[in-house]
Amino acid sequence: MDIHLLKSVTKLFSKKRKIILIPHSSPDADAIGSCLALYHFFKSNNEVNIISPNEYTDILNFLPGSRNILIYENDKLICENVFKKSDVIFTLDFNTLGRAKNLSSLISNSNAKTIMIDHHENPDKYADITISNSKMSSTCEMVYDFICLINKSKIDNKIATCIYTGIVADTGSFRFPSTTSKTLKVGSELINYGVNVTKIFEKLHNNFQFDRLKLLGSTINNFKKIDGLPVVYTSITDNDQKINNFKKGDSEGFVNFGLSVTDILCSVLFIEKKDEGLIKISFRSRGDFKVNIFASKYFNGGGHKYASGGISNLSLKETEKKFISDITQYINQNYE
Ligand SMILES: [Mn+2]
Repeated sequence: MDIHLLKSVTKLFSKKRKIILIPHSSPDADAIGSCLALYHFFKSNNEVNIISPNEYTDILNFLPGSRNILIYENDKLICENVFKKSDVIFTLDFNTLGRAKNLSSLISNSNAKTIMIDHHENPDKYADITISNSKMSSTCEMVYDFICLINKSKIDNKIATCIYTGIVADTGSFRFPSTTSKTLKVGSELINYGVNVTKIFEKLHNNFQFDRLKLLGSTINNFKKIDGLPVVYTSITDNDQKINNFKKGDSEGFVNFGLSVTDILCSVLFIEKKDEGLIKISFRSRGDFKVNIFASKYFNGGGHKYASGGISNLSLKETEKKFISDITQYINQNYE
């Protein structure tokens, strides 16, 4: 953050504020961790609310303060009243208002000062204050820097736990390319606040229902390799979800298994969303393969260089067919 920005932020919080913290829709650990860290940071001197556009995985319920998160989808009136009174809105872990789904118009129509903290590429200019850096491992790492600049002495075990969880989740436990020496240094400093590293790992990775293990099995079994290309893909049908009592977050991380195969540079997961009438797509890649460009060009999506999302309005079968033809064309055009 430059001096000018820091001055305006410091000035903004020199008096008591009514703050709303907003993660992207279907928030992950980085988005929820960022919100909760700032919640604990601000709540002693301000009125603070967290409003999520929709539900998130109950795996994150171990994070301190998560009980206080309002879900717009479930409590519209209460949330809209909070918006009316707020004077500062943080948008966390997203770069375009559309990612706040049903909250986007409430944010854009609000008179409150908006502050974006985010690490996705090419942020939209919707916020009054934009703190964006796509080189950062996670929004949580940026929230740590933000808090350090304003008042580092307020960091406690709760704040450290929320930030550490987001960093660990977004970096795949400090192993994705976005992990820098500074990311590790932040992790190391957080451990000094008594963060329970093992407990967080257990809560994030060894905390699932048996149904999810069966779903993982069928998803891995469904993987197909495209002949002659370093690409694998798999899918989860509506029926797979019914059989295995699918809950939000259950398929998190499944797509990464495709990249465990030697020389595979791109792995893709299609999830049939019958109720929304669309196919949700997760893209993962490594090496030279920038999957965000492909996702935005062919599947109305985007995200990070190695981790992106997209959607398709075709059927699952047609989506897979289109994908095979698109990715063949894309690789022939851009790679040898
Ligand atoms: Mn993130």
